[in-house]
Amino acid sequence: MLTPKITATRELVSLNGLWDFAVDDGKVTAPWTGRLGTRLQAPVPASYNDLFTDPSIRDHVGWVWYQRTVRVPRGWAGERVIVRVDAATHHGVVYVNDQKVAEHEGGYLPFEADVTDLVDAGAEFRLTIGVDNRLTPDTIPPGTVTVRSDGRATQTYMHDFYNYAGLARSVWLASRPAVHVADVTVVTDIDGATGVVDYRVAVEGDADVRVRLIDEDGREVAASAGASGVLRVADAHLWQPGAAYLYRLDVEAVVDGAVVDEYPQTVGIRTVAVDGGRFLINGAPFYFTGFGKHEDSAVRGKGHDDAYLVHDFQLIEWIGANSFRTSHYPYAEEVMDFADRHGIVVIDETAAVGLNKKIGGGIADMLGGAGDKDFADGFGPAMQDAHRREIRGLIARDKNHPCVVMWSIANEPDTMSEGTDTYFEPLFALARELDPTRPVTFVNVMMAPPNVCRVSKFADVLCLNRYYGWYVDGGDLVAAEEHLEQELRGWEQMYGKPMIMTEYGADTIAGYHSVWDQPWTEEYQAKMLDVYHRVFDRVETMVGEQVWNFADFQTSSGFFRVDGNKKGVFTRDRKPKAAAHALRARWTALKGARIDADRKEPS
Ligand code: GCB
Repeated sequence: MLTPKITATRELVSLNGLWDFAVDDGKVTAPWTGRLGTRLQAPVPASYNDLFTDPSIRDHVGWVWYQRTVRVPRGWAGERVIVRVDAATHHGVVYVNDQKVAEHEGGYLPFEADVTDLVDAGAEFRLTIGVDNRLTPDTIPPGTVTVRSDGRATQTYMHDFYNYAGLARSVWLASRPAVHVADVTVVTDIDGATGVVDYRVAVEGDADVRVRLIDEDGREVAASAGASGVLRVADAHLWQPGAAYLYRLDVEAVVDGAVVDEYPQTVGIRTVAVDGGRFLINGAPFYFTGFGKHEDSAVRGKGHDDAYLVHDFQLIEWIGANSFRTSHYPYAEEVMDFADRHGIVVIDETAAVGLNKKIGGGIADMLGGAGDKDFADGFGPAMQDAHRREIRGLIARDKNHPCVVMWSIANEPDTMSEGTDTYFEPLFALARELDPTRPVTFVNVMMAPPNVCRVSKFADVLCLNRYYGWYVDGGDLVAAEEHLEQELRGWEQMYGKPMIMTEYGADTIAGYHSVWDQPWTEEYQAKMLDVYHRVFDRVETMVGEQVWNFADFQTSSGFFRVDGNKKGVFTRDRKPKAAAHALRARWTALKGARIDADRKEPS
C-alpha cells in the first residue's frame, strides 16, 4: 500500500488534531449515526490511555469512538477521495456519516477506504472511527478478555509493554485520480559500479507507465517506459549504513500522452545477503549495533511524535549505533522514512509477540510460574491466518525501504512445543515468496536453546534474546559470562548461521549506584553489557548486538514492573544512564571500520 503523498496529481489533508472522543459504555447504539454525546476530546495521533485522569478510560476494554467533521476541498470534484488511517490499535472501523466504509484488524498497519461516492467536493461529512483494544487468542498479538462477575471486563496479554490503544498515528483525507498508480515495487542490485533498479508498477485503470530516476541533485539518471523494467545507473551512489543516498523514482500513469497521475517512490540502491556466518550489506560484512526500541513516551503512549523521532535518531547517532529492531510491531511510516534518509539499518518486525504459553502471563511465569502450556493449547489456524495477514501487510507497506534489511516474523514465540515447526514453516515460506530479496528471521527466546528450538532451522539469521546476569544468573556476572559463551558456541556449532543478540540488558533505576555487582544500579547495567561484549568479540559468527532497550517504557501494571520496564539505556524522557556512555565508547570505536571480520580473534 502506497504512502499518501502530495504530487501534481494528488492532494492530502491532514485530519490530525483534536477529535471528539467517547468510551463505548454500551448505552448508545450506533454512535456513528449522530454527534457523539461527549465532552471529551482526544488528540490524533496519540494513544488515549494516558491522556485522561479517569481510570475507567485508561483501563477500558472494548470500543472507543473518535469523531470529527471533515470538509472535502472544493477543488476535488472528479477526483477519488480516500480516508487513510495509518493505524488503529487494534481493530478499527470507519464510518462516513451513517455508512461503514472500512474495517481493519491489526493495530500497527495502515488501511484506507475510497469514500468518493459518499462525499461531495466542498461539502462536509461526519467521520467516525471506532477503535477496539481487545486482544483474543486469535489476534496478533494475542490476549484474553475476562468478564468478571460484577460485569467489569479486564484484559491480559503476554507481551511486556502496555497495551496502548486508539489512533496513535495520522489520519488523512487524500485525493487521487480515478486512473492512478496503485503500487510500486523496487528491487535494487549492484553490478560493478552500476546500480540496477528493477521496478514494477501496478496501475488502477487503463494507462501507460513511464518512470524516471532522479538523483539527489535533481538530475535524471535513468528512464524507462512500461509497467516493469530495469534501470541501470552508471557510477551509482549506494545507500550505505551511516551514509544514505536516496534516488527518487518518478512514476507516471499516462493516458493518450497526458500524465494523469504521478507518484514519487524513494529508492536506495543497496544489496543485502547472508553468506555463511556473515551478514552482508553491499557485499561488505555488516555488524549491527543498536537497540530494540519501542514506540513509547509519556502522555502520548504510542502516539507518533516527530520531536521524539528526531531526538531518538539524534541519540542513536550520538551513541554510535547503526541499527534498531522495530520490536515488537511495525513502527510509523515516518520512522521508516527517517531511517532511510539517515542511513539507519532496521530489522522490521511483525506484531507477533506473546505467542508463547510457556511464558504465560508475563516474564514472571518464566521464572518458575504456571506457564507450562503447549503452543497448541490455544494458538491455532485462526491465529496463523492473522499472522499471515500481518506478514503480508508489513511487507506490502515496507518492501521499498532500503533501511529494512531483514524481516522478523515473530518475537519469542514458543518454538519448543510440538507443532511449532509446522506453524512457522509456511510463514517463513510466505515471507520469502513475498520478498525473495531479504533474509527472514524470528527472535528466539531463552527457553529454546539450540538443541530444543524447532524453528531456528528455517531462519536465515539467528536472532537471540538472552538475559544471563538478569533473569538467569542474576547478580552473578561470572556465571553469566560462562553460560552465555557456552550457549553461543552451541548455536555456532549447530548452525553456523550469522547470529545477532537482539536483546540483552538489565533493569536499571537512573541514579541508583553501587560499588558492588548490585542489580538495578547504573554500574551493574554497564558491567553486564560489557560481559556480553567480551563474549561477542570472541564468537566468530556474531554479527550484531542490539541492547534491550533504547529507553525505559511503560508496561502493564503489576508487581513485577515498577512504573514500567527499566532496561532503557536512556530513561523514558531520554536522559542517558551510565551504560549509554559505555556503549558510546564501544560503538564509536566500532563504527566507521565497517566493522566485523578484522575485529574477531579466531576462536
Ligand atoms: C523479552 C521480551 C521483551 C521484554 C524483555 C524484558 O524477552 O522480548 O519484550 O521487555 O524480555 O525486559 O523482560
